[in-house]
Amino acid sequence: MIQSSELILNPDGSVYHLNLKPENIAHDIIFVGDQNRVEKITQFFDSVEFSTQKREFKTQTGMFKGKRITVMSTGIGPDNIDIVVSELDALVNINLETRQPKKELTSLNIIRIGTSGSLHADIPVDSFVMSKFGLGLDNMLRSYLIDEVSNEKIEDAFVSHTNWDIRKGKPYVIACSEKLEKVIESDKMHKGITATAGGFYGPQGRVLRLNIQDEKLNSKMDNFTFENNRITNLEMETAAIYGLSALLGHHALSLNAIIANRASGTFSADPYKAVDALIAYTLDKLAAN
Ligand code: R1P
Repeated sequence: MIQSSELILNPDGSVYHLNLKPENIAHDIIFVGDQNRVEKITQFFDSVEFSTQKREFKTQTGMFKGKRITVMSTGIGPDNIDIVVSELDALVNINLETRQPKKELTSLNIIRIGTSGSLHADIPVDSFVMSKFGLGLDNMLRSYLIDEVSNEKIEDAFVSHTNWDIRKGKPYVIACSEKLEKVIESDKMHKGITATAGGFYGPQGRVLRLNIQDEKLNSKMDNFTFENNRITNLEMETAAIYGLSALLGHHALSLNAIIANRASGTFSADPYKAVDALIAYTLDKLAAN
């Protein structure tokens, strides 16, 4: 039995941070970072049956062209992803009354619709990136036993290429769900490795007033390749989503609208439009399957 200090439930039986009960979620789930992006997606739904919000975690479930879909905001960063994916998994794979893991496990389909900065001039602002791999620079996943899901060869090649200071922890690399990749892919999508940082400024090489540990890291990432995969973009959730999903038996795919180009120093003239276009693209692909 999982103790109530370990799996915390609210007085109404919902999971602690997400405020959700098992019946509130669909098996197809869209993650967004920004809570205001949830309704940008559900505005296209035929109906919305459930809404809730606690802190930055806003959830709505409804029907889109005959498919039941849950949309939820994760907030920013891998630490939030630990909460979101763990509690979602508890909703489907732990009996919340007996507090025992279920014998028959359920696999969720999780798609992130995010925003991100590109590292390459040829992946311009307003384009879309699908993450074939997540490269975690953030350490969150290293609290778990990850050897069965991580790609040590890519990790070691990256550590050696960047002369990574191992005092920052060892980067981890996790693949996307091939099943979801087939559902969503098209020639509109750039594909590659998405680097996930544990912060927005120093951890992504931005210098305001503090010196950073490796000021050449972004340019080293820019020219890293492994078996024709290059690092396309940098954001704060993908590798953590891929890692926990792979460990828990869920399918995950991360899509990002590129709103900043770190190579050319440009920012999208209309980032909301870029995100709206990615939302429309993803919903159409999901409904067709
Ligand atoms: C930083 O501004 C946030 O924006 C990006 C980063 O991953 C981070 O969460 O994604 P979202 O727009 O999906 O939140």
